[in-house]
Amino acid sequence: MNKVITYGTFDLLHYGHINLLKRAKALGDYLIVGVTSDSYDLERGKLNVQQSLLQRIDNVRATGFADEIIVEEFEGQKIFDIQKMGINTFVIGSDWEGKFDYLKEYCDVVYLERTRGISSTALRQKDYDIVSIGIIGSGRIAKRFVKESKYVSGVNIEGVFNPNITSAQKFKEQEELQFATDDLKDFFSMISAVYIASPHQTHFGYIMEALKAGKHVLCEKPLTLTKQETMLAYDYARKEKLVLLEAIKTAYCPAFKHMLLLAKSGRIGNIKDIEASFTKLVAGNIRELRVDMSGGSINELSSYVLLPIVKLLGTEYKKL
Ligand code: C2G
Repeated sequence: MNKVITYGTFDLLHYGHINLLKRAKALGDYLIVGVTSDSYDLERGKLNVQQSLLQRIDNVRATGFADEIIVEEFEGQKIFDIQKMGINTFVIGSDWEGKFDYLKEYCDVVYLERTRGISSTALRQKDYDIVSIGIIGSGRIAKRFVKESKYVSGVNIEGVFNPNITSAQKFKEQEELQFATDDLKDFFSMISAVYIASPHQTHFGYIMEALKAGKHVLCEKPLTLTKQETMLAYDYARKEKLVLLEAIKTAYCPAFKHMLLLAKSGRIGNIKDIEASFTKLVAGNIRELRVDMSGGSINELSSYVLLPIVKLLGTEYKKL
């Protein structure tokens, strides 16, 4: 028996999906379809899937092409499935061309021409706007943010603000954005959310300007330099029903969240003591080593090591 496997989210099932499943089935005798779990989609940046896993499985079953449906739950599962189920052919649409060549070690890999003119993304856009994001600051971290955001559906990085227009222009060219500006009012008029990656001492000012312009804010850590400023900013955002989020990426890493759940479940007993460290090889005249630049390594990195302590032991400390 020639066993074929394919994977997908199959959100808002459309004829592009049906076409794919039909041709996949025709490549063998038995078709297995792996439907992505909600948490796996979140992890791989598909943040705006509309239908639940159960609905999406029903969609696939209703096509009549699947002999068996399984759930895809984690990165790396494909190799495991192929070996366990003795798969002969792995099939996927041509939008993934080349991406699954690593599976050739285990079975045949076939990329089928993607059906043009239809996608779940386009169907979703009828009801949900793409969030247009502008970046304040155009340094080292901002660059990484643009790169990473390409994996996230439902958002688009539109442009960049920097009071130094030459730097903004250069960033715009390099990252292929729509616009660069040194005028904050113009900047806010072109976007609906802001990512702030400017020097620490400018965070609070930009946060308040953005909130006052009615924009949601994601700001690099430390959010501000004093507790008072932080409280002011959060109060204002709450009042205006705007999102204000500090960009401590560890807090949103699935592995970190999982570790917290395990620790809180009592699996290793009562937590009495937490040791956390952050190691980094640095050289030169950089922020981490410059106390004169808003606190040096404490403001730059301590949020990472404080995070597990605060999450597990809370903030009611007796002595600091
Ligand atoms: N597809 C297609 N034509 C379209 C849209 C999608 O042929 N117009 C194909 C995709 O190439 C994929 C399948 O339909 O093979 C499912 O697409 P999605 O639901 O978008 O799932 P995807 O994110 O591509 O899942 O492990 C998951 C897989 O790696 C890919």
